[in-house]
Amino acid sequence: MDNFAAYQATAYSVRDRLIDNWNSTQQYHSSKDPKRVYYLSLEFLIGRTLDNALLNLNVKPNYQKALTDVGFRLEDFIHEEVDAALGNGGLGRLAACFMDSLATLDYPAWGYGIRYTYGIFQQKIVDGYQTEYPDYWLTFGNPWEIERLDVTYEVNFRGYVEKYTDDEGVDRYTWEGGEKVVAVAYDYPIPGFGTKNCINIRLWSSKPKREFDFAQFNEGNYDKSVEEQKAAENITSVLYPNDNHLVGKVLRLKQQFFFVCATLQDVIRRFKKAARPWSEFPEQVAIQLNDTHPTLGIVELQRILVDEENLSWDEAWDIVTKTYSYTNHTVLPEALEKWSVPLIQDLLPRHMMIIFDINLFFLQEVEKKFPNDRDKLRRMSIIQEGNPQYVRMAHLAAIGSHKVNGVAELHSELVRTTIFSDFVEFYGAEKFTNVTNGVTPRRWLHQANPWLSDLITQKLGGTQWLKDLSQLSKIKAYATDAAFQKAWMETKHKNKVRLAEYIKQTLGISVNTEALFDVQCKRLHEYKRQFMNILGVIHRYERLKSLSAAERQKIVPHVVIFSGKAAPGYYIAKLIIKLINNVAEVINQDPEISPYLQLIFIPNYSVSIAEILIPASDISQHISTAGTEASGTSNMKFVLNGGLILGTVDGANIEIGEEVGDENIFFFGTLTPQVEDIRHEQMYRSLTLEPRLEKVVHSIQNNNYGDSIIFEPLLATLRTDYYLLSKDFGPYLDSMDKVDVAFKDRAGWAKKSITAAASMGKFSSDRSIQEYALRIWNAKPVTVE
Ligand code: F55
Repeated sequence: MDNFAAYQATAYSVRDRLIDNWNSTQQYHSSKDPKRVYYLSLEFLIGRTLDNALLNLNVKPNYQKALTDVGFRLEDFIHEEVDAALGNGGLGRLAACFMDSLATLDYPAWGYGIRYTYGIFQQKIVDGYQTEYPDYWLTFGNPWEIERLDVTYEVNFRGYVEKYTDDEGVDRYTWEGGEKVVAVAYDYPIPGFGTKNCINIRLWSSKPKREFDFAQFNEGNYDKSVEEQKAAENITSVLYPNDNHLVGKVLRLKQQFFFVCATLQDVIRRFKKAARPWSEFPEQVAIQLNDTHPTLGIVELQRILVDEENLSWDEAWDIVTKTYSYTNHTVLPEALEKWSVPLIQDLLPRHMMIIFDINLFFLQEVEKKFPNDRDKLRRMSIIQEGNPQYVRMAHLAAIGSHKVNGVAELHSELVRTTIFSDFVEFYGAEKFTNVTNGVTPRRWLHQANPWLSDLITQKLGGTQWLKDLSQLSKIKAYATDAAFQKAWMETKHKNKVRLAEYIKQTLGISVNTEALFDVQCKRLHEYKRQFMNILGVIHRYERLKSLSAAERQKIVPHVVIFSGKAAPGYYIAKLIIKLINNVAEVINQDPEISPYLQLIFIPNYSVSIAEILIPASDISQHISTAGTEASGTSNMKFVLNGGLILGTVDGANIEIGEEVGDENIFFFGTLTPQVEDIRHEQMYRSLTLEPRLEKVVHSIQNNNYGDSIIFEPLLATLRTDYYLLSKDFGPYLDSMDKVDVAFKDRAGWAKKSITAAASMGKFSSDRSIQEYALRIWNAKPVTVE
């Protein structure tokens, strides 16, 4: 039996255990019929399941023993599993962490999403450039899903709307005709840690209503006979690979409606099992929208209640708004979803009518409260005027929900004061709240970093801390204990060796595991400023070159690691990847400098690579222009694993700083309130670059890192410098120098690392989920017996 067969055999055995717990959970929930929480997300970035399931079910030692008895080692084949990569980045991974917490905290919750046939593309680096390959992750079947051919719903597109008058003389509408496809459910059991509760992520796959058009086939139209079938299957074939940038493609809108339509039918079927009046729907059902992507669910529920269940508009709207709540993940204008009115009209004619009505009634209320303010009406309207008109999904989501939340304190404040300021005035501030993100300590510490997890468990005398992360603070008492510091830093070193082995295997480069590991891994985006980081690396390289051999000895050696994907159509982001790889080529082949500086780009960043990368870092960079990164969640994972942050005063960095203390985080850069002023200033005078930056740019232009002509468009971004690289470059370099000074003091560093990690209790996704349950969903845990 080869490793893959061993993996499959083990996976199918674990799957059986999952299904047992999952069945008892569903049965128990059916009998108690508590309020359910539904987390609607176009993305679930789960990663691998085997190790996580073994740990959460608490059967890993048993399996290890059983496998040893038959001559196998789990470590040898656990990496055979392919990632479930049905997400872009932070938003999709947050959904996955939330499912782990919902299960662990015993909530009767469901995740709903799409079972993409192709997940996020695979990235290869060819000649320094990103190239994309399809992620067909289902080649060898998938032990972690249960196909539910018994759970299917029809989804309709296009067609026409018919008007009639009901018995009471009220105008009513029906949506008729159209193109019908079928949604088939695939269930993914999600086990809680240390509980029997095992919840479900239900992902929909599209298939044709008729497998095959025989009429066409018999007439010899072979192509036509499969056309309809292909079109139906296309809906769920591929995840759109854009993060924080919208592309208004029809297929994407189809995905969104397909998914919410099937989901609502499923939710309503469950609600109708008990004979309750519709007015009790919001007491039984809470629906959380993960960004605006599932916002059509608001319109679809209104349509079902009014058109199919014959409720009055107002009764229906009251139910809808009490049911939904919406999480905003960005204030960047280019990321806010807008769909053109003609597009929606064509695909979903009845929904477009309902959106216009929602808008009309809403604007009437605004007009009542703020009479004669035309500009306010224009700003607040769901419809952006123009040719064509657009539907602003964030407005629709906010109007159709009872709560809107941002994902970190600063971000929620920006949500209140920028994109939704008029809405705060209209609804009052209570509707707009904050729930700071979190990450699951089960995957991101216990699973990814077993050495550190064991050390903590030893010190705390048990694993209770994994269900109550605030208990980590007890570790602070040992922050200056020499023996504990030694054990702590030994785990870090082991993780650096593990990463070095991975780098050796994949890239053939041997890195110095005694060096400071400096990591920036995240989606490539101008606002995240990987460009500033690589410019800083060039500066460091050229400074090292100018030093004598003796002087170099005094410098802290760095291994700088980048990883991350660029959206395939994002030209500038792809150029940044090319620049990183060109610079790596120069530095790594310079034997004078390699002992002091190495530069690695790890291809195809994924959840599984993050699990190796994060535990190995000494410093990680979270250096977005202030006010642009809503939260960040990898920042939390790094600190939880004993890494320190070099970061800007942005997103959740700020709250991490509050918890760990100023001496345990390296902050630099412009603050949010100054960003706009500086942009304004920069517009009115031609920008002179920070001198050290200027030098680096010249060096690139002198072809020191390959033919500079290809980098012209990238360098040109520094002329307007929207993301303030030049402004922040000096403070960034200075801050990096402070890191080096701190790193030289080994005991001092260990103290920082321990204290920071021990301060991370707040950033468990368990805390986030408890806040949602209490302040937004009004949902209670149910202990499965
Ligand atoms: C994906 C698709 C579209 Cl159309 C738009 C955005 C995305 C996406 O991936 N967004 C995303 O990942 N946002 C991130 O969400 C995280 C979780 O809240 C935040 O931590 C992070 O700051 C934010 O950028």
